[in-house]
Parts: sequence; C-alpha cells; structure tokens
Amino acid sequence: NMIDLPVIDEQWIQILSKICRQITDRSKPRPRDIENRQQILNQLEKQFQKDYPDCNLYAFGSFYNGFGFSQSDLDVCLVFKDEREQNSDEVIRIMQRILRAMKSSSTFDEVQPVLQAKVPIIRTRHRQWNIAIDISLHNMLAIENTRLLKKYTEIDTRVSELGYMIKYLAKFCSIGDASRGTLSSYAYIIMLIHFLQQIQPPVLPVLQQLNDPTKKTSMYKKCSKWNVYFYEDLPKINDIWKGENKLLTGALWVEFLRFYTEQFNYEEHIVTIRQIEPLLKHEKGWLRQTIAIEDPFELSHNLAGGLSPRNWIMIRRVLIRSREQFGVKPENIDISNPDMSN
Ligand code: 3AT
Ligand code: MG
Repeated sequence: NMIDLPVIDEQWIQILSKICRQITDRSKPRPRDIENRQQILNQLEKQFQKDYPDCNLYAFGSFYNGFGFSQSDLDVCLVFKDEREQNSDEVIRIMQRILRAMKSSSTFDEVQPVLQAKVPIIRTRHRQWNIAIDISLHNMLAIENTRLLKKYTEIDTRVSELGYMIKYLAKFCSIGDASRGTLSSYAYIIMLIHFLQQIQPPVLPVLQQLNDPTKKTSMYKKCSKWNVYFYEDLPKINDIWKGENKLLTGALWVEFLRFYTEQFNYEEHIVTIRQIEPLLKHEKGWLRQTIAIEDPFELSHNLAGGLSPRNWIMIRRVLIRSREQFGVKPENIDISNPDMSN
C-alpha cells in the first residue's frame, strides 16, 4: 500500500535539517527559564516542608525529559518517605492542606484542584514569571517515564530535534492537548521513539529489552506493580548499540511523517516502545478504530484512550498534509537563504 514518492531533493533535505535545528534552538528553554523553574521548585519544596517535614519534591515532564519548551509548564510531584499517601482519603487531606497553604501565598495565582484528571493535581501559576505549574502526589511512574525519555534523547541528538518538530507541529495545529480530546505531548514522543526503533536501520535501541551481556543484571525493577526496568548505562549503550542510521534529521522527519501516514498498520498494531516485536490490538482488546499507544511502563494504559474518532481524523489530516508539504521542495523557496519566518 505504499505510494510512489517523488525522489526527495538532497538540497531540500539539508534545508529541512536546518529548519529542525532552528525550531529546536528557538523552542529550547534558555538558562534563565531553567533557573526560574529551579527557584520555583525550591520555593515550593520549602513551603511543603513546613507542613510535611519528610516530603521531597521532584520535577518531571518536559522540564527534565529533553523536550522542554521555554513556555512549557512545570510538572512537579510530592513524594513522602513513607507510604501513607497511598490511601485515597489521605491523598485528599494532603491535597486540601496544600491548597490552603498555596492560596494564602502571594507567590502563586489561580490555585485550583483538577480532580477529574487521571492523576489528581493542583494547578497553579507563578505570579511573577507566569509559569504554569501542575502539582501531583507520589506520581512515581511519571518520574520513571521522564527518565526513560531523557535517556533516549541522550543516545542521539536527532531524537530531541525531531521531538521539538512534532511538538511544534502539534501545538501549531492544535492537535496536542489530551485534556481537549487530542493527544498529549508525551503520546507524540512515544510515537516518535517507536518510529526511530522501527526504521531500518534503526536510530534507537529498545532500552527496556537491552541488557549488558557480560553482567546479566536483573531486568526487573518494580514500581507500583509495574516493571520500570530499562538499560541506562549510557557509556555502555554506546558500546553495545551501534546506530547505523546516518540519515539527516530532515530526512528522518519526512520518514516519520511517511511512517504514520503510509506504513503504520493502525487496524492491527499498537504503538509501543518496550518491545521491537509488533504488539497486536486484539492481544490487549484495544479494538477502537483510532491509533492505540501503549504507555511504556503502565501497560494497561492506552495513551490514546481519550482520543475521539473525530479528533483522530483531524490528526491524520494534519499528518497527511505535513507529509505532502515537507516531502517535496516548495516551489518558491530561496535555497541560498532559507527563511523560516513564513
Ligand atoms: P509539555 O512541554 O508540558 O507539553 P510534557 O512532556 O511536560 O510536555 P505534560 O506536561 O502533558 O507533557 O505531561 C507531563 C509528564 O507527565 C510527561 C509524562 O512524564 C507524564 N505523563 C503525561 N501524560 C501521561 C500519561 N497519559 N500517562 C503517563 N504519564 C504521562
Ligand atoms: Mg509539562
């Protein structure tokens, strides 16, 4: 079912690669953004420790996973040394206490609980720097999936550049907001990693299936009933894993769009990054007509579970359109001076 493509102009691929680089450089948080977020983190931790001396605060999400935008929100998670917060009555009590404390603080604005989300959160905004903040409790799997994504970005610089491209496209075309029935940033990044594992030759290994053959360490690490093991010894990854795919970022971007418009079998397959073998929809009973995306650790969780068929059609349209637009050199572009402003 593959469509015959016009041969892609080499010069166009080079321009496209430059565009990927520029989008990344323009989107990336500046040192100032990082400092501000670090300061907020310290402020919050100090505040919470007044009520709960034995708590720690962790940041996760795109501030740490290698795909952050300068305007991205700050995702933080409160962790207690003991296990008491597992109990849902206790969670509500803790949340209410935090809410009260935050509301009386002049540093934070628009404090509100969001309880219908998958994980209950407190949403707020730093008044001075206008940074949105999501506070969750004991969200250990999110801390682990953030580390996993970060590790993939450390293997190859093309990974984060492509991540910025897809997040940029999703924001630009309003198809990147799970709370409005499309897909989350996180889901798009999982789609990207799946593609980079499946392309021939692959750009990325499957870290959850990788192990050091000389050490044979356990490939099991438990986190609230799920296995969160992945291979993370980066210097060794570079020994064990020889990435043989040398395509320019621009070419990979076109291949990514091609993969999700012409090659991926939506009817039968699930997007997964924990195994190289195909994962079948009927195995898991995920039989909806839309794309299915498996969380790498919480295997019962379909990241596209909240995607309506209507929005899925919209996302497909964006991908098809992008595939057409990026796949061939535009007629009226000045090759000597690519200008991204339009
Ligand atoms: P933005 O730059 O903020 O758009 P992000 O990666 O921070 O990108 P979110 O703020 O939506 O994305 O989510 C924060 C983190 O929460 C990302 C991931 O570690 C975790 N997360 C988000 N959605 C899910 C999900 N559906 N299942 C499991 N973990 C999730
Ligand atoms: Mg975020």
